[in-house]
Amino acid sequence: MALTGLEIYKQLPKKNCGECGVPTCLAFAMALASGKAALDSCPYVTEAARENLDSAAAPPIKAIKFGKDSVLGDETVLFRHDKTFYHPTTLLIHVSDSLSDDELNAKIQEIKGLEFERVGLQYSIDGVAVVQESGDAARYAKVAATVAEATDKSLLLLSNDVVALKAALEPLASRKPLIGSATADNYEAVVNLAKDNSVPVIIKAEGLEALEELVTKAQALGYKEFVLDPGSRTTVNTLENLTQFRRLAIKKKFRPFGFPVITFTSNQDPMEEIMEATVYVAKYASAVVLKTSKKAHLLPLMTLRQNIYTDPQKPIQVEPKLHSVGNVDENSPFYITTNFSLTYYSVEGEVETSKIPSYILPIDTDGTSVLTAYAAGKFEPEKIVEAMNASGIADKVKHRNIIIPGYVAVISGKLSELSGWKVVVGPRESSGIVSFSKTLS
Ligand code: B12
Repeated sequence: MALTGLEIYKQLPKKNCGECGVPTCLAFAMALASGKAALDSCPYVTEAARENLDSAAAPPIKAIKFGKDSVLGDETVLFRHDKTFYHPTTLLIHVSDSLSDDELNAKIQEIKGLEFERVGLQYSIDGVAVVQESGDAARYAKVAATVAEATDKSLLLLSNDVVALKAALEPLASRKPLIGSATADNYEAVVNLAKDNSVPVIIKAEGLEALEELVTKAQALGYKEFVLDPGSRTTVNTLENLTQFRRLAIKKKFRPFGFPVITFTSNQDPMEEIMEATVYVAKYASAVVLKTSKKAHLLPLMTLRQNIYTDPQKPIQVEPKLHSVGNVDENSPFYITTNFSLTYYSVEGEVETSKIPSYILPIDTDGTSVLTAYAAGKFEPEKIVEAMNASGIADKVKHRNIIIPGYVAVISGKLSELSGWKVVVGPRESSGIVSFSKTLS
């Protein structure tokens, strides 16, 4: 439970020295309670108080780093629109050590091919969960080593056998894999293995009460690099657990659940599996382990993830500079639009389909759509002329025609007057561009 300002104040030195940058210890305590100050600013705090207060001032969900740039947790809100979500759900593909060598290589190749480009952004799968299902410790270590060698993706090593886990982990410790799972039966050995190798570890127990108890015991071993697994494997139970974790961690600052949470899909049908995973990505899994590694299944999931983990206050934008589509020349049509990614790529896609090499100039409208920008005074003729001049379009084409979106036909007179160019009003929807382009010549 979070400490109040007064509870924090009781543990401060009460010198009112002001060296922390705040005039009194009470004001400093209030700032600490609301997360606006760091305890390190107080030079006189005792070690005992530091131990208590550090945890009070710690973020509600600890950031756990592993593998290649994977960061789990460190979220501060329940709802994205309250501020933003920071660390996109890490997606890992399940790879069993019971696969044959050929099947393993095929799976690895498929995983390596999971790279997508969409609306100017690069998507890829973050990691591989190497799961021991063979019962053979040597085979497990070999498969883990093969996966590690074939890809630089983040690794999760999962085995119920501590000896197998150790054999697979030790040669790969420099890759900082996440390991698991520590359960009530083996937690001392597994947590100590993680601690000795400085890697994070999954703490798994059936249900929230058992998990709270196990986290507390595991922390008593002097380690805190934990990822939680409440053991649920149905969508509804997992969603319920994920919601409880997030609420307790953020609203109540309940420390035993102040860690990221990992989930595992259980549906066998890949389409059902992706639907299950979308629930976990939406609320509130830090990592999801999936079985399918097919591009067609994963792209919608990654698109959803990308949408959820953008800052709602900052629309995705393209660079407001002159873009060319195809092998442009001095006769190429010249389109203008806005720099909101959704708008720009809707237009760019249709221009590309028209097969007529063209120039497109997205105007800097702070990433807003055509009508939003127009209504906010960000798509004004003066601004468009300024952007045209800065882009050097007049030297690139010999015609003097600007094609504008149909929705802002109203600006054509003034734009024509200010620019000296002929303004051609295009269709309202980008879907009309292909047939419209055939009328240009
Ligand atoms: Co608003 N908003 N909004 N808005 N918003 C709407 C645009 C609308 C129409 C709602 C309404 O009243 N019916 C009005 C505009 C009215 C008008 O002028 N006719 C409106 C208003 C008034 C505002 C505000 C001024 C409200 C206020 O504060 N009083 C503010 C202004 C914000 C600011 O910056 N100060 C406002 C705010 C917002 C938020 C909530 C911030 C979001 C903005 C998100 C964003 O733009 N990044 C917002 C949205 C989402 C919308 C909404 C619902 C959808 C806009 C959208 O994203 N469209 C619309 C309503 C609606 O359209 N359903 C209102 C999708 C994109 C892809 O469409 O840019 O127009 P698009 O592009 C298409 C076409 O224009 C065409 O292709 C695209 C696909 O067809 N196209 C073409 C694009 N470029 C080109 C180029 C050429 C050459 C051609 C041929 C075609």
